[in-house]
Amino acid sequence: WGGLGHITTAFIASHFVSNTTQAHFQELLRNDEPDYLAGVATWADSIRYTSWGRFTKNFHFIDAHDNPPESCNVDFERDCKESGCVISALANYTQQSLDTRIPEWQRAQAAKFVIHFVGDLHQPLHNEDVALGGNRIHVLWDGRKYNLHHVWDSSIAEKWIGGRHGSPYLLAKKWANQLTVEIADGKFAEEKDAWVKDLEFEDPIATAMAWSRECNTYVCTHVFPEGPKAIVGQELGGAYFEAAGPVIEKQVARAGLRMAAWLDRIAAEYE
Ligand code: DCM
Ligand code: DCM
Ligand code: DCM
Ligand code: ZN
Ligand code: ZN
Repeated sequence: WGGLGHITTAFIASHFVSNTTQAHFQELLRNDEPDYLAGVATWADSIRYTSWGRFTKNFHFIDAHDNPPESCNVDFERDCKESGCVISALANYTQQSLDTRIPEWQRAQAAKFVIHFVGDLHQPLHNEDVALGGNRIHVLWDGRKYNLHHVWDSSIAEKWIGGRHGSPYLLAKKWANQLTVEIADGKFAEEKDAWVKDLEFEDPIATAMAWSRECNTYVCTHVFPEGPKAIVGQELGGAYFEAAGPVIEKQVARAGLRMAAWLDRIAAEYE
């Protein structure tokens, strides 16, 4: 996701974590304010092009070698690179966030990666190989040229919330408040338990793969409904956006609630 998506998932999570989880991460991240999660949600993107952070660049996605729109699937052995992927990264940094033998600053850094990667795992094109996750496909968005990956990272969400008038941070806070209500007792209330029902903290790879497979199904239904070639050069700000908006909304909501549940399990290990 772009900044809006990441910050929104983290604000949603901060609404659903337990009090002990909030206390744990506020101390670890040294921030007593309500934005203790939101404030670190995009950090992993800020370091991926630095020389020290380069080793993390493949940690933001998994390149599913499937065949949309006929067949969508993700396979850990087939698709997770030797150098890592979002699935192995989430597992590794979850482990680090629990390891009291490593220094606290390193556990804080691990927590920042966990917060970011739970978010990215819920973006459909972060669970797809075609054209580098859509980066090499050029499309139109309200008459301007963008690549398809950027459209799914940012443009759909920005338009869905009514434009980007204002700081991404304040827009995210407002959107998160709205989605929190929808999850707690709105349109997502009935399904929210199902979103975290299969969460197995003891098996992060299996849990992350279940989230990845669920997300990857949208590549066939909403990202490339007519296949990758058919979308090249198309205007996506109209009917395509109308179909994609609800997918983005649900995926951001799922990521936020699952992030809260995952952080609750990490903090519980410290009790
Ligand atoms: N990306 C992806 N899958 C790939 C390659 C990149 O999902 N196979 C994502 C990571 C970034 C965005 O696309 O969010 C742009 O990547 P880069 O800056 O590495 O081109
Ligand atoms: N825009 C806006 N509020 C923002 C960012 C951009 O109103 N926070 C407007 C300015 C331009 C259009 O959106 O009219 C596209 O902006 P840009 O060309 O800077 O991407
Ligand atoms: N911009 C802004 N507020 C936002 C997003 C963007 O003022 N919430 C401005 C900053 C840049 C321009 O819009 O001048 C392009 O932004 P971006 O880099 O996000 O395309
Ligand atoms: Zn992306
Ligand atoms: Zn990322």
